[in-house]
Amino acid sequence: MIPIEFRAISDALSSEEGERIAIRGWVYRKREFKDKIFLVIRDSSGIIQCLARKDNQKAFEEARKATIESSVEVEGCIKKDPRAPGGCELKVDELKIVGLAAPFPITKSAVDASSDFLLDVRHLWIRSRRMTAILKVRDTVFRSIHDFFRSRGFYEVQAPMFVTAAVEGGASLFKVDYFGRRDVYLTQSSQFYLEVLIYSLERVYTIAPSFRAEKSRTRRHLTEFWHAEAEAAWMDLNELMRLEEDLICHIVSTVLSERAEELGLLGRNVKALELVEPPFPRLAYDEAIEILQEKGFDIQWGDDLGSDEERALTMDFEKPVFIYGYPEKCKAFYHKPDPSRPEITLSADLLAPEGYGEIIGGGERIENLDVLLDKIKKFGLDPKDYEWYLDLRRYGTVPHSGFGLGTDRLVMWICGLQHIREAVPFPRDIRKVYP
Ligand code: NSS
Repeated sequence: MIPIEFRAISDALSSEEGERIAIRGWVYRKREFKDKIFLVIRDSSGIIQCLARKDNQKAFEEARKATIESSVEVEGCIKKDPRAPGGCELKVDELKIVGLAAPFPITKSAVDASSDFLLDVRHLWIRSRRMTAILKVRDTVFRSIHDFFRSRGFYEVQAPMFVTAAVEGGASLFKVDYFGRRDVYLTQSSQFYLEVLIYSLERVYTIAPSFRAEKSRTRRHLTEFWHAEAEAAWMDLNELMRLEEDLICHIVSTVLSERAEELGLLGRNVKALELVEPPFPRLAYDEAIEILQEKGFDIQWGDDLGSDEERALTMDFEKPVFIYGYPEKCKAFYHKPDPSRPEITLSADLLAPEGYGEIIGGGERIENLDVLLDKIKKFGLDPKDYEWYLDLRRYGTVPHSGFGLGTDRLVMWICGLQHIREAVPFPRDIRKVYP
């Protein structure tokens, strides 16, 4: 229909008074009067109010037919109007319905009624301005992770999703029927493959799904999540924590500068994010236990920290906080014992502030073959399942460290969301695998 080029709505909003433009998108809102119809059209860049008047019979009729979520093409002239969203309005000359929408199931009352309903219609809810804002922040988070690692000399690598042994304990393994062969699982973490790859590339990272058969439904667990993992030869725990700190600061500052509008739309208190600057406080696990006991938690040295404990700890801090030196039994077998205190490990978790809790787990790995073999046995695992992993300690072993960042939890915290499900386009948990 339209001979002139289509513009993004964000671009159309900055046009001159009287300028003739064409846009395309979806009907977001509609208000009908006797002699005029307001259609608010959205595209991926924003929303614009379009006004169809009765004196243009053809356009008016099309506007009348256009239902919420119909896809349309519109041509007209820009008029500045401070009452309209974005400060201008498009006076419709021509309007074409490209795809007429059936009555849209997501109405205002449906949104208020139940979040389960919105999960069932996630394929439609994804169009909401809220989800669109979250997805844009998520895009910036992923992009800035890539930018950060590249700028630090890390190579991007890919690890398999079908694996034959547990990284993070057998309880949360998903077994797969792999041509009837036993003991094939979905990966819980790419870590062991990244450890292989440091022997050629030294510094590697990947962003990939990880799978955990999490049987409980919590606000911060998914069965499939996106894991940004890094591994570096010759790196110790202190360097690792500095790397993590720099990564998080880079991501947060990029989101603050590129996604201010989206954070505003989500109602995020950006002041809290502006405080995220190095250095992050570092708290020994021993001190964390003392603080928790003082706060009245029934917790003993040796217990792992759950979400309630992490929430209580992070409430005292404005920045993300490292908890380091977890006891051996709180951490997976590959964590290196602290030479000066073998009952604890050279590990550190990073907890996001404002009650969000753990977003990163990492530390130094055992590089000595015998120590690793003993640990595997002590944890009740079968060394046969870890033959190739043990080989890395036989052929030119090297001190090394790495970490895994849960990107969905990170997005949840940055956006200030109540539930991790909101941070992911198509969340998977014990109940949800559809749509
Ligand atoms: O289990 S972790 O603490 N550590 C690892 O998997 C290491 N193998 C990573 C590594 O060193 N390469 O998980 C790391 C992070 C954790 O801090 C969370 O942010 C996230 O992965 N994570 C999850 N996010 C969402 N849902 C679930 N179930 C989940 N489990 C871990």
